[in-house]
Amino acid sequence: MGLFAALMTGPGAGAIATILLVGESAHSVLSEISQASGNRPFAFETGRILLGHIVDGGDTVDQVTIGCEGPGTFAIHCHGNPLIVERIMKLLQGRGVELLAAEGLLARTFAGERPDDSIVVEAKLAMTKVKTLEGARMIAAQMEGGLSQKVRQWSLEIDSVPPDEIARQARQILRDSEIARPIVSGCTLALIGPPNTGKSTLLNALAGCEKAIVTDIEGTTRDWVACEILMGPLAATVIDTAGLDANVVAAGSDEIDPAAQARSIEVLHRADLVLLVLDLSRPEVHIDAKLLETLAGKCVLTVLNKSDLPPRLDPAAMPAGLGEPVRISAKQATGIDDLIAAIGCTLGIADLDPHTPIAFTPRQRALLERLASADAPSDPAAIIATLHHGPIRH
Ligand SMILES: Nc1nc2c(ncn2[C@@H]2O[C@H](COP(=O)(O)OP(=O)(O)O)[C@@H](O)[C@H]2O)c(=O)[nH]1
Ligand SMILES: [Mg+2]
Repeated sequence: MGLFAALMTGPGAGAIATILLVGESAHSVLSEISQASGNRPFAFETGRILLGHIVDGGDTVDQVTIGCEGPGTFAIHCHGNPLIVERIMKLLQGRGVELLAAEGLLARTFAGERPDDSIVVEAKLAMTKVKTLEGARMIAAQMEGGLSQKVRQWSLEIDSVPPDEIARQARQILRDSEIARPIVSGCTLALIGPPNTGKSTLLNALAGCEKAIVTDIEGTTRDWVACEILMGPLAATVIDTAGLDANVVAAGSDEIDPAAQARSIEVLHRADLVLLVLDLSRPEVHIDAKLLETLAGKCVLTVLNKSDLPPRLDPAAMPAGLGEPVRISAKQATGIDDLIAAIGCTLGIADLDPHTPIAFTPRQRALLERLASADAPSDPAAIIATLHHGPIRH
């Protein structure tokens, strides 16, 4: 194994920065560039935290603490000025240490611990980026159970399971991975509907703060506003679109703002779920026919807002075929939990068992697609072996 270092804390200034140094000869490099406080030599024993200085010849670079995390693993905690970090990294580089990004170092460390199981290494890396606690539970479950277990089982049974059965199971895993995506890596929700139905108020209620402008003036939301929100088990980028109704007018003119509408349609196409927000307190529903056409192929949940006002919406005016609506008052923040539960049901994540095998990296997806693509994939044993032990990308 070589000698590697990476900045583990975020880029930019901070009170403290942490540089991880890993490799068999890490302690001898550290001895060359550090001095213990109190003129005693450092004893790099695992479990110790040492106080001292990083030195460059006769120059003191910074006062640091060094955590001895393992025989060849040291965490150097220095002051968080990027200039200090850069100088320490250069000192290390000058002594033959290869500098890596944090993720690259973790990948090498994890791969050293589990060289036989690429899925476990990928799961450990994914844990550092997963968007929700439920997602973390699901990724953790993939290490011993889930995808890891499925691949081990395929390897053992490769001679007795027909290839078309493996293809069928791979297709199921890819479908479940899509369902799990909102809790593992997040999804996109678009708020659409006629002007003044309360889309911006709803975004603010979900975000818990004022992200979008709310007014009585139609067409106030001129362009889309996006906000990343943790909603129960799912992480969502919620996008408040400019009204897509033909009544939307550009401020200060009588013209429909076609550019804003075009951008909203684009947002709508990219969304995993569309929340169609309607005003329960008004009898009519103004939805453009073109918009309804666009919605036909999408996953849509209808939200009837302003439930605090007397209901006047004529059920006959509601667009047909859009499923059971959810009633809320965005202004009074009532019905929001029901809405989040309904979103979870619509996306299918409500009943998802964390142990369900899922693909959570592009490498896994690509290999599963190869297994799933044909009724009888060619050389499934080789694909399964690559899934199990193949090199990972990071
Ligand atoms: N009574 C009541 N008024 C609401 C509710 N939600 C929004 N409004 C009001 O409806 C108007 C339009 O809201 P806004 O969020 O800007 O609508 P948008 O055009 O769809 O973004 C504002 O005056 C809001 O205060 C609600 O749940 N109840
Ligand atoms: Mg608005």
